[in-house]
Amino acid sequence: MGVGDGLDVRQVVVFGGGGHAKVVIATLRSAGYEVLVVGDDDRAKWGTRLMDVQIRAVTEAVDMGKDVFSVVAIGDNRARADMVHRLGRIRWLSVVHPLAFVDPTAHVGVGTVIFAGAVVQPNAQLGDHVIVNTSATVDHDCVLRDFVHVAPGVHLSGGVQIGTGAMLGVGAVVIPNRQIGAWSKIGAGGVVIDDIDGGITAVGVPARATR
Ligand code: JB2
Repeated sequence: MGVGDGLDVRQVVVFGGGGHAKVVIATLRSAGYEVLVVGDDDRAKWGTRLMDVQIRAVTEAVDMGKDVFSVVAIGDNRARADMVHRLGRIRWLSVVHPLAFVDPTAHVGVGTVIFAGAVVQPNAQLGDHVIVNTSATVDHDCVLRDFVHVAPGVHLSGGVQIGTGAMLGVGAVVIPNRQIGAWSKIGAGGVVIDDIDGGITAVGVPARATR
C-alpha cells in the first residue's frame, strides 16, 4: 500500500456520495478504517451526512485528505475513471472486506474494492479502481483490467479476461477463458459463452449484442 512519512494509514477519504459509497464506507469500517469525509460534486449534498460522514465539495475533501488514503466510490465506470484522472496524484487505498476471500497469489490494484462475500481465486489479477461487488466470484487466472465492475453475484470462471472499464450486471456468468472487450456491458443475468468485443452491450442467455 505504500506508507509515507506522517501518513495516517487508518484514515480514508471517499469520493462519491451515493449508494455505492455507502457500501464502500461500510466495507472500510469493517476492515478497520475511519472515513474522514466524503467529497462529492453535488452541491445539494454538501453539509449533509452519508453513513454519519460529512459530505463536502471535492476540493475540500482533497485538502482534508492530503495526508491519508483515498477511494473513489462511484459505481459508474466512466464516472469513476474521470474522477480518478481529475484527482491526479493521490494515495489510493485498496480495501477487502474481512468476509471476502482473496487468495494471497492474486494481485489487487490500487483503489480496488472487494465487498463482503466475494471470492478471488489464485493468480487472478485485478487492476486499479476495480469493483468486485457483493458475493461476486473471480476464479483462478482471471484478468480484470482497470475500472472494471463486476456487480453482485457475478461468477467469472477460470481464465476469463475483462477489458478496461467493462461492466458485468448483477448475476452475470462467464464460462472459462472467454474475453470481454473494454467498456462493454453485460446485462444482468447474462451468460457469456462467446468472446464479446469492446464497446458493446450484450444481454441474455447466451449473451448477444444489442442493436
Ligand atoms: O461524473 C459523475 C459523478 N461525479 C460525482 N457521474 C455520476 N453518475 N456521479 C458522479 N458523482 C457523484 O457520485 C454524484 O454526485 C453522486 O453523489 C454519486 C453517485 O451516486 P449514485 O447513487 O447515483 O450512484 P452510485 O455510483 O453511488 O451507485 C450506483 O452504482 C452502485 C454500484 C447505484 O446503481 C447503486 O445501486 C449500485 N450498487
